[in-house]
Amino acid sequence: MLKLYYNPGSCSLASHAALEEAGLEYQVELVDLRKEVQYSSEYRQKNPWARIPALQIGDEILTENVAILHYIADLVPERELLPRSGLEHARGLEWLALLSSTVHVAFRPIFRPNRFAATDDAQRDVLSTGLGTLRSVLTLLDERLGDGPYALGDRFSFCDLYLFVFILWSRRPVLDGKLPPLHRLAAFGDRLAARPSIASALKQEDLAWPGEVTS
Ligand SMILES: N[C@@H](CCC(=O)N[C@@H](CS)C(=O)NCC(=O)O)C(=O)O
Repeated sequence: MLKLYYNPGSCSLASHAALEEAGLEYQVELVDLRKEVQYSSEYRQKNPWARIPALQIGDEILTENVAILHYIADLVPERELLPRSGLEHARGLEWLALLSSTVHVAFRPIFRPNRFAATDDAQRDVLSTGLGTLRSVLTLLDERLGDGPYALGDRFSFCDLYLFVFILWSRRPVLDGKLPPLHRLAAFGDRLAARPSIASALKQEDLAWPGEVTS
């Protein structure tokens, strides 16, 4: 039995779309971040870090998108949803690590300035400094993606589902008119949004592309 703990439009969307892409049977359970359900003692027993996604696999809980995406890809090895060896494997890991450790965190000062500073003035400062960093990160990401069509070039992989999440985030109203033109990421987002696995996960999460979502 697989059960994904998720919040609509959060980074858990990557794992959700991956379950769809793999064609596996699974259940979902909403952890409503707006209601701070991640801090409930019930959820903390599942994931003491109070974060989503978490994937329940029988009696075990697996956290971190990077690990969950690998686990799902390994359940359907014939689909080769992540490269399995050599430099291609390392390139896949490189993308996933970049998205998790650099791109995801670049959004945090924008979405959650209160986690970085206490006063309104200081939070405004965090926001405007964070915006500068986010602009550079997304500009580099746009260049890194190139003309694709996928993160790994000609080959679709779970890296693309994860990348899609951050393109969706770049469309949030709080960032409206504040980002440089990101033509390659925008075209990639349009392509990926039409992919059945992403379309289905978005629909189940009651989101549309370009979506307005809450963190
Ligand atoms: N590196 C983790 C990040 C998980 C994470 O930060 N999730 C966010 C949603 S995108 C969360 O649960 N936030 C709740 C909070 O910060 O209280 C992963 O990719 O799984």
